[in-house]
This record gives sequence, C-alpha cells and structure tokens, in this order.
Amino acid sequence: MTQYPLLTPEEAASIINHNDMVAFSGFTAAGSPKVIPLALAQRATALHEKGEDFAIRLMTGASVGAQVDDALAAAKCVSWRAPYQSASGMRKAINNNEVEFVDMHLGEVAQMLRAGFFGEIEAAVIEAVDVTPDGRVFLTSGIGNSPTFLERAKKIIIERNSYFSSRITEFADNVTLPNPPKRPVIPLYGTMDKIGKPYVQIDPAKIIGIVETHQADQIEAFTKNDETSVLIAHHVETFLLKELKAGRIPKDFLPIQSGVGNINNAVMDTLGKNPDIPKFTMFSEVLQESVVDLILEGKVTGISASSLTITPGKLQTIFDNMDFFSDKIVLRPQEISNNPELIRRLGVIALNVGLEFDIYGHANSSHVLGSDLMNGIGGSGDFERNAYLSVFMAPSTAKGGKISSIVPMCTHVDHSEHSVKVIITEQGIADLRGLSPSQRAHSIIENCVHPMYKEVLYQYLSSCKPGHIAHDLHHAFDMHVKFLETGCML
Ligand code: 0RQ
Repeated sequence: MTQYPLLTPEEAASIINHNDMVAFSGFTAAGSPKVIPLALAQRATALHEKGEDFAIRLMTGASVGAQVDDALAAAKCVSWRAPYQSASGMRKAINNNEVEFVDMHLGEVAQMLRAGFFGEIEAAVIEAVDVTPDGRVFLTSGIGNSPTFLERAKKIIIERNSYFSSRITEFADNVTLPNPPKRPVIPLYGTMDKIGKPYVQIDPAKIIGIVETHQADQIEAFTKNDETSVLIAHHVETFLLKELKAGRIPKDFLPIQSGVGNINNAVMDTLGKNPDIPKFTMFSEVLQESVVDLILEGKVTGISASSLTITPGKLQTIFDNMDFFSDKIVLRPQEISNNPELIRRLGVIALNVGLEFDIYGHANSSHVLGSDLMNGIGGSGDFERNAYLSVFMAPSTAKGGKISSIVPMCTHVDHSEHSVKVIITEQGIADLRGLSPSQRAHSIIENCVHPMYKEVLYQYLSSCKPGHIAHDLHHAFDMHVKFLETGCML
C-alpha cells in the first residue's frame, strides 16, 4: 500500500522537464487539471527569464480549460500541441506558428498513443476525485484519453479535486482497447451498456504525488438561442420528422450525437419540446447544457458521452439528483464514445456545425480562409463519417453577411462530399443523399445559400468546365480573394 506525497503545484510542475511530452486529463474544460498547468506556465516564465529553454509537448483529450491553454501559450510553454483546442491565446500562438499543432480525429488518439506514434508520455497530470493506495484512479467530469495516459505515462501527478461529488464516479465506464490485430469486438450493443470499470487501475509506484484542489470546471453558459440558431433547429426538426414518417428512422428513434455551441443547444431544445419526436438516447462525445433538462423531463432516456461539459449550476442539479441520474449517464473514454465501430453499429444521427461548405457538399470545420485554425476537427469526423445520418449545420453567412458559408470550393476540407449527407442553414435543407455532384450543387445553392449570394454561385456553376464535378480552377476562389481584398465576398 502506497502513501502518496502531498505536493504544492510548484513542486509538481518542477518534475516536468523541457521537451517532455505531457498529457493532461479531461475532455473540453471538463476534468482538465486546474492548478498544475498554471504553475507550469510560471515555471516556464521563470526559466525563460534566466535564459533557459523550457517548453513541453502537450497532449490532451479534446480542449482543456481556456485559461489553461491561454496561460501556457502566453508563457510560451508549449512547443507542440495535439489533438484539439478552443482557446483564443493558444489559437493565436498556433496561427503564428509559435506552437506546432496537430489537428486529429479525437477517437483515434488513444490507439496512436499506445502504438507509440508520437513517442513516450513522460508525465501525465490527471484530475481525480480520489486515488486509492493500491492505484485505483477515480476520474472527474471528463474521461477523454485519461485511461490511456494513466497506462502509458512514466510519471503521474494527481490533482485531487474535492469540488466534485464522489458519486460522479458512478457514471464512469473505463476501458482501454488492445491494439490491432488482436482486438475483439467491443461488446457494446446499446447506448447505455457498460463494459468497463468506474476507476482506472494503475501501478501506484508511478504516482509521484497528489496536489489538492477545490475548483469547478470553467464552463460558461451559452448565449440565449439566437434567431438563426432557432431557424436551423426547426429545419433539423422538420427533416428528422420527415425521415421518421417515411420509416427511414425507426419508430423508437436512433441515438443522437450533438456537437457543442449555440446551434446545437437550440437543436436539442427544439427536439426536446416536440411531442412528435419520440424519446431518444444520445451517443455523443459531450453532454451539453440543455441535455440535463431533457433527461429530467424524460425526453432523453440516457446519454453516453466522454464529458459533462456543463456549467457548475447544471452539474449541481445532477449532484442534487444523483439517484435519478446515476443510470442515465455513462462517461466513457473517447476511443469508445467516438468509436467508428460503435457509431456505425448503433446507427447514430450526427448533428454537427461547420464553418464552410462548397456547392458539392465538402465541409470545412476547422480552418478560416484555408489558413487559420479555429478549433480543430475534434470529434466531428469520427461521427460524420460513420453515422447513419450525418447532418451539417451552419448559418448561411458569417461576419454580418460579408462571408457566405457556401462557396464554390472549400479552402480546407475536413469532411468530403462522399460522406456529407445533409446540409442545413437557416435558409433550408439540402438533402444530398443519392444526388450526383451537379444535382448536389443545385440543391445546396437553391436551399441553403443566402439570397444575396445565390446569383454569384449560379454564375460560377454556369461558367464551369463540364466534368463529373464541374469546376473552373481560375475562379474557384474568387469569393475568398474578394473578401481578402475588399472585406466582403460580394
Ligand atoms: O467568429 O465570433 O469572431 O465572429 O467562426 O462561428 O457561428 O460562432 O459558430 O461557435 O458554433 O463554432 C465550426 C467553429 C462553429 C465549431 C465551429 C466565424 C464566425 C465566428 C465561430 P466570430 P459561430 P460555433 C463537438 C464536435 C469543429 C469541431 C466539432 C467547431 C466563428 O462547431 O469547432 O465539430 N467545430 N466538434 O464569424 C470565416 C466562415 C465562417 C467564419 C463562421 N465561413 N469563414 N469565419 N465563421 N463561418 C465538440 C468537440 O469536438 C469537443
């Protein structure tokens, strides 16, 4: 039985060396470490002032708390970052090429780590509600890649956060998968099946020490549903009802995956209120704010996710009603929540938001004007490619109408026309299933493009050289170039 030393955040940060690959727990701000990263940023600043090099290679589950990524970026403490981020300071550092960023499908990170694709994990900083002397680690609100980090890291530091109810561990279903070729079928046949353990068992000798904390996840409420999000949500509702009526969605419905953000929140609200949409489960990567109420109302009968990405107030609602919520939420490692085998098997309906689409249905979720990273592909590709039905949503314009979200050719492609099935903007629905490229172009322009951009896109289409996917390479990026030159695509 091991007694772990209690450390200050500074003592914990001092065991991390220049160039180490360091892994942080959590998935989004949920479950990410709170104090050691800030001490690490201070250590970097102090060393830089003495003229010494200090920067880590940082691997996480998804994003981490924005204050963590931003403090590390401001201190120039990160030389390499993967697989996702959503913080303004880190984004700027990546786009200035101060940080090498690798934008990855979240579902395959754990396997790649186990295979050694990125080298050894020197240290893992893991938030937990508790760790037992025999090495059972009980995670908090975000599971992410932590089971794999705990398994692979040479040194582990635990941030023991007393903010969370110890009952949060009732949601956890921890498992790691053996690497190919000896991987059996994942025995999960329903959204809420549990196949793992509420804790992660590790060798206690790897634990260097514990830092005590008492801090909520820094997750902010969404702005109130805006008009555009509500219109998009109503189109999603119309589309799903039509599919249900036609028998293409079974009467007892299919599990839903929903991304995070205002549009997704409005969609969940709208589906929740419609009595013609049957009760449903969710097989998603994050449990977002509006879903807590839908579970309380009985509309969502259960959700599988990798994190509770909700405000402290909503988390308290869960803690206050643990007997009710205990069997309605499962938190899984992201290699399970985002697993292609499971998404395909369960027939997930994927609802995600993109930045830009082209007239043939290629989708860009991650890079503005082909160059600047926004957040990353996240789990959108894991779900979009393997879903039973994948719906992409976006406002038809951005920046007050100066940008059309639909363009002749995407400046960066995250999801291809081979798998994008439905695009919905506040203008309407383009159902692309079974359509050839030229039919797709007409459907997208007619149904999804803002009226002020229709003519320019029809003009582009009519000027293209014929081909299976007709394009005019001399003019495919005219709208983008015009925006760069004049500040407006029109
Ligand atoms: O910028 O705030 O400076 O005006 O992009 O756009 O409309 O606020 O949308 O917050 O829902 O984010 C795709 C980024 C959408 C997100 C994306 C500008 C726009 C604004 C954000 P401003 P909105 P959202 C689950 C699944 C990838 C990961 C994913 C995302 C800013 O959904 O990161 O799906 N997705 N994960 O003005 C230039 C365009 C633009 C544009 C919008 N065409 N060109 N700028 N903007 N369209 C979560 C996880 O994986 C964990």
